[in-house]
Amino acid sequence: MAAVKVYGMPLSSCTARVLTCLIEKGVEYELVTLNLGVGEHKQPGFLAKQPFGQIPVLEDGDLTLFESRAIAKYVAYKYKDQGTDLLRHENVKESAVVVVWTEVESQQYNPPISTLVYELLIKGMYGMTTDQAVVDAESAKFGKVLDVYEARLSENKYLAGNFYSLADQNHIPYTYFLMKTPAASLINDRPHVKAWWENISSRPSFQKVLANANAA
Ligand code: GSH
Repeated sequence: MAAVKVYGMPLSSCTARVLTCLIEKGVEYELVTLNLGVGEHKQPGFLAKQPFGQIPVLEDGDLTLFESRAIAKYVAYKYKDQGTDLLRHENVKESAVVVVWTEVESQQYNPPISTLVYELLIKGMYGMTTDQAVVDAESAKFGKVLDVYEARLSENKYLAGNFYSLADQNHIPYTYFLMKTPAASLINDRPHVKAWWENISSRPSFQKVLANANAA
């Protein structure tokens, strides 16, 4: 049995962020799939692990963690000597720039993209109606963020420099879902962002997350 256990759903964006990181680092894990439809994440047993009742959770021995970005950072740090070096831990300047762009993902990129995915994809799955005013406002915000990315990626192959890092990787799950919506044009209309997206999403780690989810 794998030492690391992840509680989540194979294709939920935050679970996929953690699984992509584990695979990229070559860490064996066991995925315990929760059924959110029947509220398994709100049961006392799970709330004892995650007091906000959200997935994912990672257990590693006696350590229990939640918040997908914090989990991914822990995995990248604990296993820094195997797999892809996602933190550039041997270079203080490079690792600082990785932190900057992981923060940019969380503070600038995630708010508009997660709202767009909710409006354009998730609501439809639950029979709710897209609010076009919200889509228009968030598309405008996201477009401005992507203009900064376009400039950055015209000078560097990846966000933190000319190396793949946790900063790039954390973007993958939500962007994957956005690309299934009409808002994909926001990515496709920016050539450097589009090339970056095609590059990072084709990595074997994320492709394996998708294949495992389809097989589940
Ligand atoms: N910031 C958290 C993280 O990155 O782990 C967000 C976790 C989150 O929103 N999880 C969603 C969830 O559990 C699934 S992607 N939703 C059910 C709920 O909030 O009740």
